[in-house]
Amino acid sequence: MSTKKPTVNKSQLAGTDTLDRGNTNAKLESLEQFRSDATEQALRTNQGVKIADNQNTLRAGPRGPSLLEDFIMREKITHFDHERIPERIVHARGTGAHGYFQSYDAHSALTKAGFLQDPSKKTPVFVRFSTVQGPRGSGDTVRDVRGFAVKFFTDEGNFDLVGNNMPVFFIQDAVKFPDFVHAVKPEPHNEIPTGGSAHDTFWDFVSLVPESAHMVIWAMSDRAIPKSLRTMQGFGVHTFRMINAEGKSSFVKFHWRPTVGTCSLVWDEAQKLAGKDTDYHRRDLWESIEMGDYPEWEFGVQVVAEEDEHKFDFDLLDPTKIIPEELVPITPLGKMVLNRNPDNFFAEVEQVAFCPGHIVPGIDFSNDPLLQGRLFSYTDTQISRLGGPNFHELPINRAITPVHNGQRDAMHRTTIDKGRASYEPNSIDGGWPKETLPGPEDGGFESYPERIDAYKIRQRSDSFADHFSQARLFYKSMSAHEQEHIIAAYSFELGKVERELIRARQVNEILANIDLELAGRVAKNLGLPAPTAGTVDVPTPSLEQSPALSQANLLSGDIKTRKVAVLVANGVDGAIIDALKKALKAEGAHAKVLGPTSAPVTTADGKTLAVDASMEGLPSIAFDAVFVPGGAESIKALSRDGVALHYVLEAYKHLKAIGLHGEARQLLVGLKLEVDAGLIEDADASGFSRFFAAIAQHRVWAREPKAKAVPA
Ligand code: HDE
Repeated sequence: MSTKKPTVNKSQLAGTDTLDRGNTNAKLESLEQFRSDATEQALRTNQGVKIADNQNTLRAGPRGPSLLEDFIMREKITHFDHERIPERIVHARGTGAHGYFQSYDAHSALTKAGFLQDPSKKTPVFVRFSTVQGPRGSGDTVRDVRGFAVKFFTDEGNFDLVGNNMPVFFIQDAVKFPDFVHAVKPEPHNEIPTGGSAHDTFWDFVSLVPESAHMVIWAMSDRAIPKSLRTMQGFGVHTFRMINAEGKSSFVKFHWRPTVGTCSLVWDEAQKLAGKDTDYHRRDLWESIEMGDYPEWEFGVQVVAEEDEHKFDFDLLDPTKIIPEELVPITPLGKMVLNRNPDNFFAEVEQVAFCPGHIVPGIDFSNDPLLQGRLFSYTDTQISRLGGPNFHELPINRAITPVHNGQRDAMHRTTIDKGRASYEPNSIDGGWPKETLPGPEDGGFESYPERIDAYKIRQRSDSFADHFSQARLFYKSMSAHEQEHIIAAYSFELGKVERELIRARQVNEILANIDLELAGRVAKNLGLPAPTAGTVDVPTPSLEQSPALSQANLLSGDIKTRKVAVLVANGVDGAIIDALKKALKAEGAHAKVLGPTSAPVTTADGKTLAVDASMEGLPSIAFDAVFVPGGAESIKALSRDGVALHYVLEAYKHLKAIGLHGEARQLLVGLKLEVDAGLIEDADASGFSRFFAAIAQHRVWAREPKAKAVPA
C-alpha cells in the first residue's frame, strides 16, 4: 500500500517562503515575515494537534471513499463553511487604520474628558472609513457619502465618534432611517445599482422628503467623490455636549480637517477608477501608511454656549443643518495621525464595532432625534452581525481600561470571570466591583442633568421646518466649477431615473426651492420645462455665503504626498528623471516611472532604467500629475503609442498638471492640445516650480470647458 507523503518539511517550518512572489520586492517580503505570528510554528488543529498531512483527506485506499472519521478535514471544512459574517447593513464597504490622537493643550475649560487634557499623551485610535450604499466588494470611488468612524481608546474608556465626510444627514428623525436606507440600497427586484444612488427608489424617496434636500445637494457635490480618504473632512454631524469639571455644559459640533487639504476626483475619473481599481481608496490609504506618509487630521469643535442655544436661525438639534464656520469658527483641539495598517482585515476592520453611545466623562449627547435613535441602533446591529452581546471582547473593540461588572455568559464569552458574586451590591466578593463617584478623582460617568418638562408626543419641532435655506447657502457658496459639477451630478442621476414624475418632482418641488437657476439647468438637461418659482417660502438665512464650504478654499497649498507619473520609452533623458525625483522628494511628493511594458528601458546615454509599472498597469487616473521627459527616441516611440497618447489626453481631460520636458513638447502638436496654467511645456529642472505650483492647485479648473471636448 502506498500513501502520498506530506509536502511540508522541517526547513519550511523554519520560515522559508515557498510561494512564487514574482517581482515582489525584498522590503515587502520582510514586512510579511515580520507580521506573521506563525514563523517556526507547526501547522496544528484547533485543538493543538500537529498535522502531518494537509494535502489528503483520509480515505479507504488511494482511490477509495473518504472517511467520516477524518476529524482534521472535518474541522477545517466546518470552520471554512462559517467564515462569513453578515456585512454591515449600511457602510459595508470600508477600510481602516490604527493611529493616535494628541491634544494640543489642556482643554479643561471646555471638557473634563481626560484625552483632551495632556498634550504629551498619545491616545490610541482605530479609524474605519466606508461608503454607505454598496456591499463589501463594491467600488471605492462611487458617488456616495463616506463614513468616518473613530474609536478613541482613552484611559477613561472608549469614545466612538461615528461620523461622515458630510456635516448633515438625509433625515431628521431616526424612525425614517429604514425607509431612507431601503430607498437608497439596490432595488429589491434586481439588486441594481451597486454602490450608487442613481435610481428610481432613491429619487422617489428624497423628492418626497424635502428634509433631505440639504444632504442630497452635498451628495451631488464633489464631496461625494473624494480624491482619497486622506483628503476628506470628517464631521460628527449631530450637536453634542462637552462638560467641564465644574459641570458646565457647552454644545459642540465635531470636525476633522485633513492637513493635506480637502479635494475630490472628477466624475469621469471616479467612474473609471471604480472599474479599473475597485480598491483605489483603500490601496491609497494602505500605501500611504506603508510609505510613511501618515495621514493626519486636525480635530476641532465649534462651541456654542448653553445660553446661546436659540440664537441661530436654525435648530442646533436638527441634523440637516450646519453651523456656518463664519458664525462659529472651529476651535482646534488636537491632531490625529494614522500610522499603522491593520494586521488582519477581518479581525480589525470587519469586527470593529462602533456606537455613538460609547462616550466618556466630559462628553454627552444632545436631544437630536437622529442621534437619540442611533444610540439604540448600533449595539442592536452588532448583536446579529457579531453574534451576540460580547462583541466588546473582540480584540479590536476592547477598552484599554480594566472592565469589571456583573454581566456574564452569552454567546462567544471569552473572559473567564472569577469570583462568586455577579451582582451588585454584594458582600461575598467584598462588595467589588464598586460604583465610583462622579468627579475628577473617581471619574464615574454622570449624565448632564438637563431639565426636561414636556408632553409625551409624536411631533417635530417647528424649528425643524425650513429644509431649503441651508441647501441654498451650500449652492451659493460653491465656486463656479463646483456649481457646474452639482448641476451635472443631478442631471446624471436623475437621467437614470425611469419615471418622469419623479424627475419632475425633484426639479419642481426640491431644486426650485433651492435655486431656480440650478433647477432650470437640470430641467433643461432632462428635457423638462424650467420651473419659474419655488413651491414654498424659503426664509432668508443670516448668511448668503459660507466660503468655508467650498473645496476651492480647502487646499493645503503644497504638494505633499502627491503622485506624479513619469512616462518613458527607450532613449529617454534619464538625468531629468533623477532631477525630478529629487525635487519631488524634497517637497514630500512621489514619482513612478511607467514604460510601454513593465520591462526596463534604456536611457539616451545607454543606462538601464527600471520602471515601476507599465502605463496600462498604472493608468493616469491613479496619479495627480503626469511628466513626460525628453529624449528624441523616447518621444518618437511615445507619439506612436496609443496607450501613451491616451495617458496624456486623459490626464488633460481630468484637469491634471502635465509637465513636458525637451522633445516632449512635440506631443502637443499631435494631440492638438494648447499650453495652459497646468500644461507646462518647459518643465526642466529650473521650471519644476511652475509644474509643482500647478500640482498644488489640484486641478486646472479653467481648462474644464475645453477638456470636455477631448475624447479620452
Ligand atoms: Fe449609521 N449605522 N445610522 N449613521 N453609521 C451604522 O452600525 C444608523 C447615521 C455611520 O465603520 C450601522 O455597525 C441609524 C448618521 C457610520 O463600522 C447601523 C441612523 C451618521 C457607520 C447604523 C444612522 C452615521 C454607520 C450599520 C439614523 C453620521 C459605519 C453597521 C438614526 C453621523 C461604522 C453598524 C463602521 C453604521 C444605524 C445615521 C454614520 C445600522 C439608525 C447620521 C460611519 O447601526
